[in-house]
Amino acid sequence: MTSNKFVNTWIEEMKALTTPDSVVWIDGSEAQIEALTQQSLAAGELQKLNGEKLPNCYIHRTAVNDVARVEHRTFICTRKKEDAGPTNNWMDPAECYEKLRKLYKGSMKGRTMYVIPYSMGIVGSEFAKIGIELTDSIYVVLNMNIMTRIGKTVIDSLGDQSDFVKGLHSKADIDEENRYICHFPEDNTIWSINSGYGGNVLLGKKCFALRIASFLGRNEGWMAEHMLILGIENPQGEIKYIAAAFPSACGKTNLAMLIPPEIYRKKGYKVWCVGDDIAWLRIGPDGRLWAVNPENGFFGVAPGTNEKSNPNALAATKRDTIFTNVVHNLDDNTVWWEGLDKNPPKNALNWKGEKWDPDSGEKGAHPNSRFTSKAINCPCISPEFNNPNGVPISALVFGGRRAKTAPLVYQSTDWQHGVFVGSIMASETTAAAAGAVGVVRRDPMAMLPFCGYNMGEYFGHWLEMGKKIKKLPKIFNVNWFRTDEAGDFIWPGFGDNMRVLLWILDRCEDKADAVRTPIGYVPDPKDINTEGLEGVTEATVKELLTVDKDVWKQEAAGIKEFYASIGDTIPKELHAELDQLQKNLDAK
Ligand code: OXD
Ligand code: MN
Repeated sequence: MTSNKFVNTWIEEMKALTTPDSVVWIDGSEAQIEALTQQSLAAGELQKLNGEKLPNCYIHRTAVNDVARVEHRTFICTRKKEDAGPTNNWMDPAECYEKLRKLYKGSMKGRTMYVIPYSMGIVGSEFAKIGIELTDSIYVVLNMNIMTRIGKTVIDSLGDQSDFVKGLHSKADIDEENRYICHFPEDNTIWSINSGYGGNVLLGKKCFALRIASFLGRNEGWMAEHMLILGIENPQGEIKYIAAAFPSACGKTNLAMLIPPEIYRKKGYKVWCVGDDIAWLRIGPDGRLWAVNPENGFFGVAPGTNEKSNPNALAATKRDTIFTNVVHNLDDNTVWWEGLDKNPPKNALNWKGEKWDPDSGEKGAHPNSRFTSKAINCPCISPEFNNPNGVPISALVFGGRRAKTAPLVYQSTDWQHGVFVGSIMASETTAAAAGAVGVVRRDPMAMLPFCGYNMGEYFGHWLEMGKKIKKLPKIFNVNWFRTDEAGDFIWPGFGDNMRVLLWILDRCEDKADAVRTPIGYVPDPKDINTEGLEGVTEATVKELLTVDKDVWKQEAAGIKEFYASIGDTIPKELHAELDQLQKNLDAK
């Protein structure tokens, strides 16, 4: 499909290593996708769902030992260990290649190798970057077809250049003892083996668009962030854009597709989703920060997605979707997951494919079960989604799941302080990653599992970008998850988060006041509109906005420890911010 010698030489090398029976180039045509879908159905890898209720939708089950990203088996392989930094697992590249070559050797024997040329970002745009994924999984091809822009136009746009990310994926034996997700940022290379789970094998997503891209962004002067992008349209038809970072499963997809509360809908407010997971940010010719979503679809967590939490995502799943590890309702050949509705199917298979009794107390869908849906099928997808120039960002928002510490919202005092605020993000772990659930961990800028280089240098890159962006977005922190004594959430969340976003935008336009606290600016409680909110008054908002100095003193101690764990790459500016925080907390 191409005469590009860099591409062809590399494919020959990978072919010699993995020895597939045949090699098939993915041209991205409908006919080819249809033929592969049929093949996957025949092999039992996919099952077709009810064509009337869920047209062009399929269900897939992964191996039971392969249901989430595996951070402990994810490596950044830079020549120098310190370039990967203390937050990443590191292996020497030569050693890693050698180790993995043994695993890849002959791993595609009896299988077909699919060559997927894909573009992260609109093909040919200034933001776009090209990757080629070699895989022995049709499931990967079909998911990549939803999640990225693939096929002939991509390989044509690469021309004879060598500038592409080389991804090699083999399911091999789905052996968890030999599962590796390895990144070689200095070689533009990703090797993934022994997994079939999306986050480990859809190499355009976390592996390229965050880990490799963050490394490229630092070298090239742009940013790859774990951020949703949304636009808020006011009744005058003006749209302002916000990019926001949250750790996995903090309701990021829900926020990205938020439905405004009725009082705002009536006035004519609208929310547009540009992206739900990843933002690539560049300085535009006008000196502002511009963002694109490099993806083309959503790989969303199914459980908890319902008519109330996220009707837009639910609508996007109603056609052209691949469901992974959800409940299969055998009565009408549809799907179900916990939190979809209160009517679990009686005649159904659980995510493992076993007969499932909803009264058994066991979950039917895996907590990290997913839908892979096309962005264009989302009712609130932004008209700017396919704009090659992206959208201008007014505010950057960080957030996490904190029961007590962070107020509902606060604003940093300037860019440097905002970088500090991002660097100290923390949240409780969820089911999106393998390992313990419910443990609080630091997750700076929600990039802990996704930063492709030294975290301290990554903070430094943020500070450098701040010097180059002429019209800086303002930086905020939100926390939807504060709880009362009984452990119940105080803030209603979901669509009502719009009320907080509007304060944020007002601040960006100097339209709202704020109160200075030791940690930054919080709203005057009366500036968070509670009209139409049941049980939430100005007094509730006041409580949500309190900054408990003692809790923050403990927090500051935790930050100090965290910074120490990263070591001397932490920029001195951030140490200065921490000192300032401590001073503010000690002040009477
Ligand atoms: C995801 C994540 O988006 O884990 O899947 O962050
Ligand atoms: Mn994510």
